Amino acid sequence: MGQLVNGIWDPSWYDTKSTGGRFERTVTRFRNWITPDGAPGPSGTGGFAAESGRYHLYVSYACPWAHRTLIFRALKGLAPHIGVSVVHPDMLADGWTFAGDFPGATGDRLHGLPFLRDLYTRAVPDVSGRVTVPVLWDTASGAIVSNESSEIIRMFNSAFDGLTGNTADFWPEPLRAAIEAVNDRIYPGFNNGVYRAGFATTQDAYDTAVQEVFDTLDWLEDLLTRQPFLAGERVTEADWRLFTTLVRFDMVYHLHFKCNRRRLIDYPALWAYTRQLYQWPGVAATVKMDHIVRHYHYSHDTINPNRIIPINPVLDFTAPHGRPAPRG
Ligand SMILES: N[C@@H](CCC(=O)N[C@@H](CS)C(=O)NCC(=O)O)C(=O)O
Repeated sequence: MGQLVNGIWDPSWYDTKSTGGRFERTVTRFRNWITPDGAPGPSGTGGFAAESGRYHLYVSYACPWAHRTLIFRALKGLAPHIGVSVVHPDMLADGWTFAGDFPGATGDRLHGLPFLRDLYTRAVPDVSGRVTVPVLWDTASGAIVSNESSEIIRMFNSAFDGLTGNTADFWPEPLRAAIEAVNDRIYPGFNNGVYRAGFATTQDAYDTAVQEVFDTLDWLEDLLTRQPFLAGERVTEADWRLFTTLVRFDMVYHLHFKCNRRRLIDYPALWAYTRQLYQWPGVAATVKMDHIVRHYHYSHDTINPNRIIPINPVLDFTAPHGRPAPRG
């Protein structure tokens, strides 16, 4: 993987030398918001009104951040309104590509571009920074609305409700403080924690990160033994953000990122909760384990230089979960 520097592709791997072996995720660049009437959102500029067929989502099925946006697209009935292009799972010297030789990789459905980086430079020719998924693209202005998944899911949660009539709310006002509190713990300790463990290039950086991963899992196991969902009785954004890391845990993070003190299936509440979310209407179809397994093991050649794809356990996400039915 590499990055763009003033519009030119630099194919270097993450630099962890300047950060004592620690992996530090860079800040996302495009932060505009789709709103019902095109008024500006909490950041960026306005002009992105919710309209059917206007926006397009670029994802990798492997990526946990992009996965959140696919889940919200499904839960909020947005599939007829927002198209999707899926990159190839192999992310090598050219970064994410639109090669079509993997089942489910669609190519760039809008422009037929070869590489995701070409989409970034199409929007901003001299752009600098990492070329990441997800990308929410505006076909009307040829701009990137956002490449920040945590914000794309909040747009999807409500901006199109007038169009879809789907008012399911995963960011309900009374629970916002509780949701933010769990997000603030789960993002560094778990969602990004597994990456900090996996991409660490010193023992110290790894030790710190992996300890946080399992401290977070212990805390979550206890919480989900006492209550159905992270913010209480209702499923919220916080649960979907957690789910995309949980569903990858035993298949990739356990081995590939060396998060191997325990497996997900060793935590009874968390494992049942993961199955419950997997079985939620519309969600299973967003989980593409072939892309997930292939991407991590094949793309990260600093971790797995021979690109051997491991045999992996067989997990039954469809087994009965036995957890209480959701409210609200
Ligand atoms: N803050 C972004 C992070 C997205 C992200 O890091 N995506 C990864 C894939 S899982 C990526 O595209 N990485 C390519 C790179 O860093 O060069 C979000 O949540 O949307």
